[in-house]
Amino acid sequence: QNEGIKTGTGTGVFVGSVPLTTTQSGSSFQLKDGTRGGQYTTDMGNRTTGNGTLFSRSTDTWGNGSASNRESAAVDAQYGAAATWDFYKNTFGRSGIRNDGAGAFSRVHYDTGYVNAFWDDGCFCMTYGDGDGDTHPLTELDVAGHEMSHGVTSATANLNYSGESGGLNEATSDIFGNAVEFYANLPKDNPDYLVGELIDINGNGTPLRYMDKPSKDGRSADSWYSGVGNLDVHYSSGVANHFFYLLAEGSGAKVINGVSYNSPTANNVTVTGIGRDKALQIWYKALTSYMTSTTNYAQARTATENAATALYGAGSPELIAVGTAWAGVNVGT
Ligand code: ASN
Ligand code: ZN
Repeated sequence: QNEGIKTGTGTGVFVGSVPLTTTQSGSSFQLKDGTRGGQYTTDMGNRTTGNGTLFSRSTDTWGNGSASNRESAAVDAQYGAAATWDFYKNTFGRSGIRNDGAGAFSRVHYDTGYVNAFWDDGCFCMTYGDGDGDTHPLTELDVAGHEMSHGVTSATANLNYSGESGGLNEATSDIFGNAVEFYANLPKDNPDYLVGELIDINGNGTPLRYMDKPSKDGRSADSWYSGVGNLDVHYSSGVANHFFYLLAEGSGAKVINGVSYNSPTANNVTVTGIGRDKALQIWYKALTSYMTSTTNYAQARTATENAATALYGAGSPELIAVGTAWAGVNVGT
């Protein structure tokens, strides 16, 4: 009765107040989720080595929303791992990052003033820094989903992290990271096609990336050109992020959950969106059935067309929309 799986409450920096699946062990509660492959969160204590200390406490109420409370970022991380698990399970029937039922653990408070977060296949774990001055943790939900999706890509197409395949790898993480944000639909983290809009990584309130018009960040590509693969993978990703936005939502101006978008196209193409749900199914099937480590943009077009044909049929409106959306980012025209 006293042992085992419990439902606690946490207040994260970004997630607000959320339920958390926890574990009771004797008189202590642990930030460990026995229902999702045993996912847990540790405090790195600002170190960069080891796997930290499992968060535990005497009551099942975690964090207070302030970054200065060490549990608050842990609540975000633990919730982010749970939401990512649920997104993959309920959207694609995927059971964990490797589809083997195993949960990944998360490490927070890594290093001092560390302005990044990363996935590591070696430890099968997520790591989050506390950001500038240790006061801006990198634990927003779309970042959590982005990083853990690197693990999914590793376990499937294994897209090489350079050149055009690297841009496709990064875009896959942005696409699924934002999809986790839509899936969770938290009142304190309005679902959108912006990446990292709450972490204020630029210090001026702007997001890290924009999927409707990637060039709004000043560096990302909106469309394919010969040599786009020479950009850093976080900027060559713009082509596929823009493709995905166009496929899901269509070209032109649109307001979604109160956020205004205006997606331009190459080649004077007009794209009518097929909706987020179908666009996600197409990208996931392309990633898991048709892409390989060396897939480039032209081959990604073929992979998504093959996926749309398999899912919705030859000559389907979904297949036609895939071709139109790629034309809108100057791939394969
Ligand atoms: N946050 C970076 C990313 O996921 C870290 C990395 O692994 N490249 O793109
Ligand atoms: Zn990434």
